[in-house]
Amino acid sequence: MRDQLAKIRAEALAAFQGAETSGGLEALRVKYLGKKGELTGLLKQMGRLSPEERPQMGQLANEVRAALERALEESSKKLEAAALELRLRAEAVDVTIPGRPVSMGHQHPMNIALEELKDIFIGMGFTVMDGPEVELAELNFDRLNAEEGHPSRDWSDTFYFDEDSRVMLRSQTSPMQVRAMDTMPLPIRIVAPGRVYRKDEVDATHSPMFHQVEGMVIDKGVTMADLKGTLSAVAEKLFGQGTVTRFRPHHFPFTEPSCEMDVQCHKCGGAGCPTCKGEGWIELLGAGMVHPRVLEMSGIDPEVYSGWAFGMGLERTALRRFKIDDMRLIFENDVRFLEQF
Ligand code: 2NM
Repeated sequence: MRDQLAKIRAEALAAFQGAETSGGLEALRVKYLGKKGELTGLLKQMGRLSPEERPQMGQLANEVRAALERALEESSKKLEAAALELRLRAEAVDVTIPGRPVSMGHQHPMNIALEELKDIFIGMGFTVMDGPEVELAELNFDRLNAEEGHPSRDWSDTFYFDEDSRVMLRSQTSPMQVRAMDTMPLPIRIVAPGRVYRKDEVDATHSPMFHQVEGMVIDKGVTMADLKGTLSAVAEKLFGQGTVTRFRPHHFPFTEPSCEMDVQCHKCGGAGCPTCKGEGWIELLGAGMVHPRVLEMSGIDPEVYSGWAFGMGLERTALRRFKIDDMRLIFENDVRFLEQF
C-alpha cells in the first residue's frame, strides 16, 4: 500500500505539472483526488490493513493528499498566469501607431458674432439672460405697450398656438426684459439674445425664424445720452475704433422717444458703395427710452427711474460682420460655406 501511495503521488505530480489547460487540470483533479478518484479508491482498502498499520497509512495518505492539493493549486496558478499573459499580449494596444486625423469643426459665423457681442456687453457690466421661445402674448405685446389691435399682433404676422391669440412664438426677445423688470432688483443691465419668429417669406434678407439681441438698462437718472454713448461704444468695439454712428428718429410702441442707429459704411467711408447700397450708412439697430407705461406695468416708478433699450438682428449683424450677401447661406449650413470662416 505504501508503494501504491508513492506511485499515485509520483504519477499525479507529474501529470499536474504536464497539464496544459485548466480544463485538463480539472480532469486530473477528478482522476486523482475526486470521490471516485485513485487516492479515494486506495483509502477504501484501508480496512484490509492490520490495526498497527492503519494509522501510519492514514497519516501517509493525508500527506499525499495535501501534497497533491498543493501541487494542483500551484499548477492552476501557473496556467492562469500563462492564460493572462497570452490575453494581454493578444489585446495589447500599440500606442505608437499614428492616430486617424479627426476633422475639427468650428463655430458658426452667427455664433462668432453672438460671442463677440456678448463679450462686449459683459465687459460693460451687463448680464446675459435666456428665456422661453413659446411665450404669452401678454408678455410679448401687452406688457410692451403694444395693445390689442397693434399691427404686429395680427395673425398674418405672428405664430399663435391657440384661437384666443394668447400663446405664441415670441416675435422679439423683449419679454425677457419684462421678466427682468418683474423679478430683478434695480438697477438692471441685461442683454437677451435668442430665436424669434415672424410670419415672413424666405428671401435674401428675411426668414420666419431669426435671432435678436435685445438689451435694457434701468437706473436713476438714465438719459438718451447714455443710450447714444453706450451703443456707439458697442459699434466701435464691433466694427473698429473710429466707427461713426448716427441716430435717426423712429417709432416703437415700447420706447419714447425711439430711434434707429446707423453705422457709417466701413467700405466706402460714407461716400456710397454696393455694400451700403449707395447710402453711405448701414442700419444696425433700433432703440429708445423705455416707455413710462412699460415701466409702470412692471411696478417701476417712471418719476424715479428711467431706462433705455435696444434690439438688433443678429443675422443682419453677422452678414455685415462677415460681408455675406444672402441670409439663406446662414441657415443652409452647407459646409463649403461654413468652412470659409
Ligand atoms: C427694439 C427697439 C427699441 C426694447 C424695449 C424693451 C423694453 F422691454 F425695455 F421695453 N426691450 N426691447 C426695444 C426698443 C427693442 O428692437 C428693435
